[in-house]
Amino acid sequence: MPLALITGISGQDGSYLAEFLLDKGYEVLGLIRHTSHGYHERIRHLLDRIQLVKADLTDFPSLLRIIEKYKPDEVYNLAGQTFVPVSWEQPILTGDVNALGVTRLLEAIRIAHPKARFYQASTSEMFGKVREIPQNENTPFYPRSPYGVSKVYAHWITVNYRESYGLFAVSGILFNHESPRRGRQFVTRKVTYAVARIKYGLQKELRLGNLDAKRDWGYTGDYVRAMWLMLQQDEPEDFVIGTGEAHSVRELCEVAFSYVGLDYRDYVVVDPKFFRPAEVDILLADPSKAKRKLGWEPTVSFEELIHMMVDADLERVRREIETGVPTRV
Ligand code: G4F
Repeated sequence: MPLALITGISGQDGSYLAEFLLDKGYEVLGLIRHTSHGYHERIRHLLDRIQLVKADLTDFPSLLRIIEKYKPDEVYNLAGQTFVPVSWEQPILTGDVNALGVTRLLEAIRIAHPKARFYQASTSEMFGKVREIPQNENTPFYPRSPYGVSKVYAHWITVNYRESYGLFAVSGILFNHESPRRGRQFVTRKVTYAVARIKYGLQKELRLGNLDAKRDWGYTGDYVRAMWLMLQQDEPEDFVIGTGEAHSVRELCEVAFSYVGLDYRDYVVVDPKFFRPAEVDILLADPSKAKRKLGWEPTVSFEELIHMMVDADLERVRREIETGVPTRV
């Protein structure tokens, strides 16, 4: 059985990837932080099939010990501070975890188990103030937040360890990917959860920031398959993963509200509190290399994705009302 180590296993991507790898017959080891809140809602259903180990991307010896002890065949680095607005409030923490954390992990692999294949969760946020539309693997980066800057460092250190030491290290440049397990602070879940609460009469309005921002939104279940495919290639290479379709936050609202028979204009209020110091106006992927070389294509459309998320939130809110217990994810 191949062994995969996933950092950030309790997050959205980690939980989908763990399911995917278990189905493929992998043994899955999940790295969690000692200070973790202890809620593992997204992986609760997997806890008897995976092993959790404690380490921290800011603590090199803990990473080294785990790589030395388990010698995983594949390492997926999905951990990090992933919410863009927080990166202006905590730029140093964001850099320590998202940027230097990757160097610590790569060093642990280089020293203790250089045969491991390494996946780095890179992001379309690196394109920031985009230099061209759509963005592909050769589009120059222009990050617009401390988060984006930290991810550019992480991308290049991954490339550097591949070129300096011959590690099988790849960077997956993933565009926004969503699911019913997406955190509620991200705009898709913020909208779909609010739609469900409004439908049940628990909320009267939804306060949002920039409705004109456009993103290339895909389904996380499709994106974790791309991560795995990248590590199965003969040669380590970087790939852009996205749908090739962009929609605005306004369109997201239209699709989500109209699905339950409501008009978003009656509920959405623009609140400058949610504007960012520097915005990324449009992200749109050109995923043709992934299609050609990995045979990867998305299977869920934008509308299907938003409907899936609204359905899941309607069910969650119904349960919350029935039991009186708020859900955590
Ligand atoms: O959902 P978001 O917070 O995602 P964002 O900033 O694009 O980042 C996500 O995708 C990246 C990949 O491109 C990842 F690297 C990153 O970790 C994360 O997963 O915001 C999307 C857009 C932004 O333009 C934002 O300004 O929605 C706009 N927006 C408008 N009102 C809002 C809101 N975003 C949030 N979170 N909350 C609002 O009220």
